[in-house]
Amino acid sequence: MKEKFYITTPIYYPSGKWHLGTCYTTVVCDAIARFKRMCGMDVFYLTGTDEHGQKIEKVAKESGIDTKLFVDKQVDTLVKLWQRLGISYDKFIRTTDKEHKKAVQKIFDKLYQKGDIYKSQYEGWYCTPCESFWTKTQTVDGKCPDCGREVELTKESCYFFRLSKYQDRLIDLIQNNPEFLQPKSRQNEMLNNFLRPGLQDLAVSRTSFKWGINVPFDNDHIIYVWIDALTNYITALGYMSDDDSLFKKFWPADLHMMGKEIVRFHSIIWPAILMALDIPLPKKVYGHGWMLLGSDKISKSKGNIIDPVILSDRYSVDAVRYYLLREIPFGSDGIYTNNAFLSRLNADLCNSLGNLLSRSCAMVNQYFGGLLPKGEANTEFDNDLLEKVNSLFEKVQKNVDELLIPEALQEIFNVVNRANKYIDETQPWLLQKDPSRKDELATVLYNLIDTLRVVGIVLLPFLPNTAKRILADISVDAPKEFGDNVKAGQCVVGSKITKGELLFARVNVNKELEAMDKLAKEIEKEKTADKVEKEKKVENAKAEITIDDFDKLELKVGKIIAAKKVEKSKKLLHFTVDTGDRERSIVSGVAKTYKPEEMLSKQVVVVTNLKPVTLGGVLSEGMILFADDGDGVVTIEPSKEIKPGSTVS
Ligand code: ME8
Repeated sequence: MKEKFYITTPIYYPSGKWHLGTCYTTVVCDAIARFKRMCGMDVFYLTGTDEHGQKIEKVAKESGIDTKLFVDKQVDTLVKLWQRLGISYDKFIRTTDKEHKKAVQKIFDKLYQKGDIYKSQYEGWYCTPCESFWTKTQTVDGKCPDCGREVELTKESCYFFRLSKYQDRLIDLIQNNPEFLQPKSRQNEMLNNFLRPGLQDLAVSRTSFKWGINVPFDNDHIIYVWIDALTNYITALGYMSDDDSLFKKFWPADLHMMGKEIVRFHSIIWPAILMALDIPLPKKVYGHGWMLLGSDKISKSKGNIIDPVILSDRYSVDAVRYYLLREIPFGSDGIYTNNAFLSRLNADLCNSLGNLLSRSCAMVNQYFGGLLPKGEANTEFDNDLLEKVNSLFEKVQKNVDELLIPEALQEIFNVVNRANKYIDETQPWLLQKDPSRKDELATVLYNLIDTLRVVGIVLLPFLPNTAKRILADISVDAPKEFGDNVKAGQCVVGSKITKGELLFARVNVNKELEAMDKLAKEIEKEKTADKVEKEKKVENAKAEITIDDFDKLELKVGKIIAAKKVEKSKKLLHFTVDTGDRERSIVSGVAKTYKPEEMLSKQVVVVTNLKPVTLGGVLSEGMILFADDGDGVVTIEPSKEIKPGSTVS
């Protein structure tokens, strides 16, 4: 039976625009998941969205859209982004999924029945952006210790999770099981900042807003969003559902990957919940560093293009994946700059890898008519290259197992660079001038193409598109799994070698930097224009009214039985409308859009209790409703013929 591997990213807040930093966890996990699949493991890769809570509700409200519609739209954009970046997840969970909601309620109930959740009074400081409660002493200068933003004093009756009960077990877990939380620096952080000073029970319900999952036995309470979110890792596998076969197969998780700011939730609160539920703990929690843009996690772009879609459209998806996987020392923070991005693209992808492929394929075409010649290693250079090719896979595998992702790529590029050096050492262009050295030339080219084959195969999990293009150029099918195919000497003699298109076009860094700067400014300008537009909309919005205010209106369906122009007016039409009770004379300013005959016999919505006025010298006893999108007005009509006088509410 295949060994299983369950890997997760955090579930994403569908609240903002996705920038390069947000793609970091997903791309890294994708490379790991693809690598493990190719190692023959049965992989389950989970990602998704964390859609509940006050923060999302607030952002949705600000954008003036119904919360569910808002998150649907955001999720759609996120899924498209993951597709664009080639993220090979096995499941995308949404916390608004019916099955998830049901399972969360069952989990909450189980913890309550066990006595690990109890009801009491809460008084504390709440940070809405982080969805976190803090005690007065935990706040820093009266602000959230995580993000430095304002906190609000909150007082309410709520449910608590007995986190304190698990303190000793959690200390033991982190101290005595060093594999559980990585990198090591995070262990000290958790022990010194949270566990040793003492854990307090955790408030796990709220009553101040509604956008979330109800406590199943107390409808006024919404389950704390982090309880809802963390449990996704088991509800996605069907825990507490009618079909928990995936849970039985894949739990415990082999790797929970996340950014360092949410390690506390994953290495303290999450294991405590699992302990309370009596289910095994994840094998590893890994808190990677941040991609910094300037000195902030997500600062303004300042000329840096941080939109993954723009970057991948302009420079290819694999250029973006490569940058994310290669540039930041895994576990630490790294600063994004356009310059570093372009330099990586030019130096590694274009010069090293792209050149190796194009030079090697060109020489096979030039010297051997595009058919791979037979070669045998016989020089010092050949043997050194072969040794490096043969040991590549083990080195990469060891690095991936230890989550040293940039190092894994470094190993691959060491071989690429070694092969480029091999060309300089063997000088095939000189060999081809001497007919007696034809076998040597054949060996050199065979070895180069064979190196490209192994590099292409090992590169598949990291840069799938590029790797497939390399393999296609040398007539090798991309394999599903690693095997003998990562050892040298497997290339089939006589294979067709094509000099395909350049893998990556070399960019003129200075020109590109200028272009990127211009683009960033345009994006900034558009954003400002959008903001102004939004603010205008908010300004123009009318004040809220109560249902009693609305109730003062009398709205009825009317049928237009006569229509004509109002003399001496270009704007006004005069209608006779049957509103059930009687025929009314009504004047509307729609003459620029409708001819009188177009309005005849239409059913419309009429405000019938409006005080009569005289318009253009004609009595108007009510108002017909029209919709206006700024480009002209249209009537609002019932979806089927209905009796005049029918009420509208
Ligand atoms: O935290 N650099 O969601 P999220 C590196 N919903 N990683 C970054 C980053 C950056 N600049 N910006 C974001 C949440 N990320 C919760 C998780 S899990 C039960 C609930 C990473 O959308 C971040 O560290 O704020 C995290 O791993 C992921 O993007 C989602 O962040």
